[in-house]
Amino acid sequence: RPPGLRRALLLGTNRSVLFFGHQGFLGFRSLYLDEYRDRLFIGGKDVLYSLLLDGAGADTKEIYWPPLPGQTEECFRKGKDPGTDCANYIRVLHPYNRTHLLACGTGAFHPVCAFVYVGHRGEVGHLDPTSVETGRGRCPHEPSRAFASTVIGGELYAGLTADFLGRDPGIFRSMGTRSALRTEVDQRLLNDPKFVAAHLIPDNDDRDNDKAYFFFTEKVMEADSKEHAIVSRVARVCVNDAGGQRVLVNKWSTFNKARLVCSVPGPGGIDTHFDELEDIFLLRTKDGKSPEIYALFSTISHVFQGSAVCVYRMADIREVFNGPFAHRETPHHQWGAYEGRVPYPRPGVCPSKTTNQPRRQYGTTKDFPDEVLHFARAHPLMYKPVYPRHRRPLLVKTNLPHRLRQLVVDRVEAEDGQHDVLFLGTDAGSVLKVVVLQKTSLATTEEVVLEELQVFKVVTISVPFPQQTLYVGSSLGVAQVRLHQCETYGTACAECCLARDPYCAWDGTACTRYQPSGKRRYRRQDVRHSNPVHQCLDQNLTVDDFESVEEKVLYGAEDNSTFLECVPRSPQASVQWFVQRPPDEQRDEVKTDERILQTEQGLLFRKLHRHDAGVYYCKTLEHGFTQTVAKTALEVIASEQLAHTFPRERGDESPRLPCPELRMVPQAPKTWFKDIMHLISSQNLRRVEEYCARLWCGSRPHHRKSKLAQAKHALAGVDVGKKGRTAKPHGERNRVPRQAAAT
Ligand SMILES: *[C@@H]1O[C@H](CO)[C@@H](O)[C@H](O)[C@H]1NC(C)=O
Ligand SMILES: *[C@@H]1O[C@H](CO)[C@@H](O)[C@H](O)[C@H]1NC(C)=O
Ligand SMILES: *[C@@H]1O[C@H](CO)[C@@H](O)[C@H](O)[C@H]1NC(C)=O
Ligand SMILES: CC(=O)N[C@H]1CO[C@H](CO)[C@@H](O)[C@@H]1O
Repeated sequence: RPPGLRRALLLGTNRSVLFFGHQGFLGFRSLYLDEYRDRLFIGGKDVLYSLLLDGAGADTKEIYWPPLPGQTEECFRKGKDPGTDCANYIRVLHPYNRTHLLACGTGAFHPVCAFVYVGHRGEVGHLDPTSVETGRGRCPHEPSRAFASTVIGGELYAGLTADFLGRDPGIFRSMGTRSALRTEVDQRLLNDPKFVAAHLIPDNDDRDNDKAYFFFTEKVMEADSKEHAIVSRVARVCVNDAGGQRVLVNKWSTFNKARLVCSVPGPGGIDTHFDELEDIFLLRTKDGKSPEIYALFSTISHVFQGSAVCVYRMADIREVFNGPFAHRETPHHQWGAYEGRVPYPRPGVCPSKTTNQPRRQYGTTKDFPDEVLHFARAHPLMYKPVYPRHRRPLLVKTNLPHRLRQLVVDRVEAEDGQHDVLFLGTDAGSVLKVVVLQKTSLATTEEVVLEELQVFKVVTISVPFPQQTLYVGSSLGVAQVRLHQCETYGTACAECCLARDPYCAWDGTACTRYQPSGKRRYRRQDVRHSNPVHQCLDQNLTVDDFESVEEKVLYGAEDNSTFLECVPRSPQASVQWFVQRPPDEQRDEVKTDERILQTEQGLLFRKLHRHDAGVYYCKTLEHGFTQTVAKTALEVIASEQLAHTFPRERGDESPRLPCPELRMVPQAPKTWFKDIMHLISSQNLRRVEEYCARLWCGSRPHHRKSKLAQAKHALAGVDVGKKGRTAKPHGERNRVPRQAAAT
């Protein structure tokens, strides 16, 4: 994890609302946010929920939808796991028309679709039993295999594998009144694809030119190699495709695909490619024709682990589809640009006014000459790849402990212009909130990680935000999370400014939500440079009286290791430690050496001496702004004292330390953390309490830096043993002193 990252455990704060379904386990798979009806529809295991968006959980409707009779047994008989596979996971949820949603589920490896009546204002909510029909080619058989779908004009466009064995991949169109269409079964079209997203993106005002775009990865076989490589693709088809008349009957006749490139220059002139597409987010423009396409990739290289976000412009994508087709004589040849004559109408072009010629009208793809369809079938791939904006990623993250899986982008209006805030979901259930700042020269960017929000233990899915919220789903449940919590950035103008969060600004008295239309006079914000000297001139820059934070007491045993925690609020801040040793009045800077180490998370004493006792101050410095972040009174218990006062009990490994803080533990946080422990792990709670007790006492014997330990540690930091006023938000205590754990 990058240094100094702000980390917040969301549960228990009032920043989030959680929903686990009525059975306490949701088996979450799909989500549709209905802004018109102010409702959230959630698809889970054998169940569909409809929730009011106010977050209060009132008026929640549950639709129970198990597999069809006999299917569970059939699924079991065919060798699938009855516990995990043989249920109806609702994976497709789309608005269909003004009164109905389209929902499809895996139906215990026997996909089914149905219409759900939701009324004009979401008044009832029931499954229309007469509408239940097969979901084959519409919904995957499997509870978790990747797929993508969208509804366009009453028809479902879906990219998935459509059979029980998962060997029949295709892009399918079904429902509505036209006959169903699909891709031919041909590895040149789709080779073991993993679909990520499907979207309607119109070309212009002529509806006849509307196209559906699919984003996916697939395998490619290079001419000079026996090995498969994975590449990312964008493919498109015309919405008015009707297939061919003699060739390509009921098959797409306008299918084209191109490679999506996202790479950074590497050593020795070889680019590092991010080839595994993980997620796509469309930042829509008003006209709908030129959304910016944000794509999250990861690498699958053995030498290098990382993720990148690249942004593609529709103009560049269209240019590639209008460019040369890729061609090779045989699979053993290299790909080249097709240089022969391309038949008319050019394959991939939709039948419309623009394709019509004075003597030939093409009302439908069925009118296209056979020659066109033969060419289309033989040349599905475009020669040129699509490069991202500025030919480089917007953001690259390497050596993260978790893989980034989901991406949501919010364009935020701030005092100094627009900023894109990226929310990146990790496979560990946390969400990174990152703002990417354009530097003066347009091609360079700076990324600032604002927060890491720990939401769930498992995979997350995020969707966009009305009312400044983000929805995060995991198989356990769904969380509604506020996009910002400005008050956590502190109580000074400079702190608010240094946070660089475009959602927040200093309003004269506090760090609060920035409203672009608000009174300008009182707003202090500088996302781009975060220079508090300019922004907060008349405010106190220095919260520098050393005593502005509460004191914590920490006991350490002589000759043992101990750790003073201090995490700066901003990743850019530098840290200084001061100590005041009684009876001295003076505070000296702590001298570090091989016995006392300064780490990213705090000060580590590898072997505690008696004379180390004193009051330790952790101060941070950033842009000329200093503040005291932590104050810890370190008491050293002499070894003789330990031996006398706390004789070892039989069978008890560690001596008992005095633990004044433990006695102060209020009751409320305990139940609170039990709830969270239930979420994070189902481990034995008594052990957790013991663990926390030890942490509270400041003795850290032999614990490992497991995820669980982190969570426990986070819990241990909750308002325990405090003196004085609270200056730190919850989020900043949730750190594991890893170095200490390692000793
Ligand atoms: C909850 O949030 C509100 C602002 O929405 C704040 O005023 C209040 O203090 C918060 N409560 C807690 C317990 O954090
Ligand atoms: C919406 O679609 C459903 C299913 O085809 C149909 O029964 C219903 O009448 C439609 N509603 C409207 C308002 O068109
Ligand atoms: C700045 O802080 C000092 C000491 O904390 C205080 O005396 C002074 O009044 C403050 N000034 C302003 C403008 O708040
Ligand atoms: C409390 C504690 O961990 N005490 C240990 C301090 O270090 C000595 C020697 O390394 C150990 O014997 C104690 O158990």
